[in-house]
Amino acid sequence: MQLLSPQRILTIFFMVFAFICKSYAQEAVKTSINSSWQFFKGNLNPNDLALNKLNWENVNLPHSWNKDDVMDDEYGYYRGEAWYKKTLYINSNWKNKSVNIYFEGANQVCEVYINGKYVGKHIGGYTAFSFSVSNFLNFDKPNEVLIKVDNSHNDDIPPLSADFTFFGGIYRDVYLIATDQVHFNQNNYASAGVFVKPSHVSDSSADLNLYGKIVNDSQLALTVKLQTNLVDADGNIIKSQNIAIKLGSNTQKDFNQIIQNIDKPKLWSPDLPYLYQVVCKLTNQKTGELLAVFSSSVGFRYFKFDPNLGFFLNGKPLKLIGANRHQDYKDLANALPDALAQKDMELIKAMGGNFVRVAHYPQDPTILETCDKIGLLAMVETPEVNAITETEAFANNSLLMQTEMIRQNFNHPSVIIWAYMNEVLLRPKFEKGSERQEIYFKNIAKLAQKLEDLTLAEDDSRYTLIPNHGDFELYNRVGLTKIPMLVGWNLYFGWYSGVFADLETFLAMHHQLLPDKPMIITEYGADADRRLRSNQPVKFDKTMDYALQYHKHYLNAFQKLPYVAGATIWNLVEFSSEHREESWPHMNYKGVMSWDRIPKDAYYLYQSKLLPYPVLNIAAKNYTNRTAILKQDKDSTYLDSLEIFTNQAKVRLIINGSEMGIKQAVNHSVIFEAPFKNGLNTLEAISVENSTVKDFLQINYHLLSPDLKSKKHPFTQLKVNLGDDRVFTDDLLNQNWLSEKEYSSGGWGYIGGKKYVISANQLLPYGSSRLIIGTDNDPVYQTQRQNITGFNFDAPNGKYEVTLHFAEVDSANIVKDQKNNLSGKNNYSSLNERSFNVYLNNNLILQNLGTQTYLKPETAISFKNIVDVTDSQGIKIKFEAIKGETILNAIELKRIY
Ligand code: GCB
Ligand code: CA
Repeated sequence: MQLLSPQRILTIFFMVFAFICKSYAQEAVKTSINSSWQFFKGNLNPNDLALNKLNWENVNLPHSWNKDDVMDDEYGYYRGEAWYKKTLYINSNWKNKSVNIYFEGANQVCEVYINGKYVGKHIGGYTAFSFSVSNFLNFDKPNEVLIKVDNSHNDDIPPLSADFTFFGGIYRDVYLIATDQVHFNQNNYASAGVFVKPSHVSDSSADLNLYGKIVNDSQLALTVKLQTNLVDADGNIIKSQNIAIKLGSNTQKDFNQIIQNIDKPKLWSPDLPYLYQVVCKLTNQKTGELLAVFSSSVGFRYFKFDPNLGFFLNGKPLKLIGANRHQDYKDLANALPDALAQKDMELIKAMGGNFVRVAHYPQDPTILETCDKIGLLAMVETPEVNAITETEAFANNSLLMQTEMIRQNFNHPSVIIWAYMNEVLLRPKFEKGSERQEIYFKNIAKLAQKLEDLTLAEDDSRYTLIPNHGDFELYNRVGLTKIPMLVGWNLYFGWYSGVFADLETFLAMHHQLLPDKPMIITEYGADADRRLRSNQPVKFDKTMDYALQYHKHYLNAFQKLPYVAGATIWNLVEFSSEHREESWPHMNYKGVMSWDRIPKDAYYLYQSKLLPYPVLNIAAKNYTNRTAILKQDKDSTYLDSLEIFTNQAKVRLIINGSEMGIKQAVNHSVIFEAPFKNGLNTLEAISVENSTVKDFLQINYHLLSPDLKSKKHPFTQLKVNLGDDRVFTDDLLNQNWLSEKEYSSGGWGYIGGKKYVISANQLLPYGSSRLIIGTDNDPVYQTQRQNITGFNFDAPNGKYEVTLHFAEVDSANIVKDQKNNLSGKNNYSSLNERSFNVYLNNNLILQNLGTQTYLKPETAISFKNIVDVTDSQGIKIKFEAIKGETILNAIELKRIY
């Protein structure tokens, strides 16, 4: 064996070292810069030397400055400018690289400064953007990055108004990307720079087109080799192809590769989301040096929409069912870690869904990555919600967002529809029927046509859609049902208007009047406050029970209609909508999951109807603390109906160890009348055909005797919500407020008066929906009994706490600055006067209670009274009007001993 000389060893060492360095040096680097930012809310001048003296707060990205102020008792949230700064240390070997700063999203206008110099500005809160920063960076000393983000209302930027909160901040990831000077285009609307487009896909064959631009930022001309491999899921190279491209110094060149005749491609579908990978390597033809790598997953699938038969994927009919997804989360505003975005898609899949409407705006890249991987079809849209501004700037910003959305998300096999606008005729700006109004409508149609043309020019491989609200005639007249390839309808029959059955009438009308136009129900849903329950749910009562009936009807209806291509629930999740006044203020809680992603009853309903594998769930799972009134004092148990959702044929129920028998499922639901005892009840529901499919639940029942002096069921405490037929659960105390009832001897109840129903709002069956200051239990104070003369508890002798709750909801009228949503004090217009006395067992406890004393508009106020009952007379409260009507919002009684 020949020994190597030390010199030769050294040479080899340097060759290897150089090779390593070189190959390291060639890799593109994409590294996040999310950590250790400083944040300042307010206005400042980026050139101000005193900048460092400000009180900067330490934050990490993703970040939003509105996480708290959207939930407080003041209307509005901060919409204005704020600043982020950070020191960047740049690798010295990036000197000869092309460096970009890349933002996945910041709401809604973002300006970047590096080392005191202005780098660039991006408009729009929901799409990614990037700036080339090579010329701004120091490589031998620290770099100061200063970023201004502004979420003020801007007439030229969609969305102008919408039913969601416009959280400000850099709320998605930020990266630095360093590439070789020869690279795939980094500056094409923050897209990957290479577009992957399957075509001519069938069961037997497919082609794959790849196109983009190669950029040479260097002073040297060269020839590059572009090597493209198509790799299957097992890592086998299926097809390989290469082309040589000549590049002059400082030039860019388009390329276009077509991989043809991919034999019997394994097709992508929700059931089997088979992904190939395409890898493009760019090398220096002469030296073999690797310059850039692009890779993407690829899914081959073909699909069509038919106006009579709905959607077809890979030749087979597939009803699209799923949910819309808003991007915020409890306590995080819109600044979520990627894992939570991913989880939302998994939750749609686990519900049995195959489709997601990414609404009303493009979302985190994780969303569509996950859809590709787990098999969810998707539609994505730009946020021209409710209205437009008839300016060139507004049109340009809309078109910009549409281009960004399409280019940034082009390569995802999950995407089948590009949409734009949403209910854009909802808030017309001019007088109904006026000439000006018609001009406005024409301008909307004009913008829609522009967005449509742009979309088709960008991508002829997907469908287009506009989601409309249920005013068929109007959208049709304005032309918005004609412009896109598909029509989306947001339908709330049985909620905001009409009755459930109007749904089928509407759908049939579309099918008849627009026989060539396939349709999707892009939204349907009903408020479901997890704290509100009712045995007799009524429209718009916001109970879980009404929402469940709503979903049952809608799901049954569209599953039966072949011409309805699909439907997406509004919404997968509860989401922030700051201006909303509700039983839960600032929120839209139509979600089939809570704000922190706990399933509600409807979610289990969908599972039982849609999942291909066995599933069984006891309904009202989150309602584990319940209060009920026994029929008679001698009863030991309370009969309550218990629903079970399942795709199993028969279910067996065991309650507290006793067999309740077997029941056949009807329409995926089984209902047992089950006897509940006072205290903890243990339920077990088991599939008869497969005993491993079962559910288990413990429910704590607080059973009240109708006789307060009962020996069998000694009285402890009772909460009654006046003016309300629902049961409300205080989720902090986990205690129930019962609905009101009239006094009957031996028990408790009101005397006289009537339920307060707000006259201006025909929808609300109970109370007001205004925010109540000073409580989280808004429904307790939103409802009241007016003109009440008394309230009795026929309680046994003992010591008690009697608490009376009031809020002025009728005569109050808050004046809000709705347009600007600026944070500020609530203003009230003048009040109607009211004044009354309250007696407790003949003692005057509240004199002249009213608008001149304690009753402030929409503010909760409570009085806790300690009282001894010694003469078997129980507790009698009397209300005596002085001016206006007496009121009582709620009352509770607790026995001390
Ligand atoms: C709609 C809107 C959506 C709202 C929803 C609702 O039609 O498109 O943004 O949140 O209704 O809940 O009212
Ligand atoms: Ca009440």
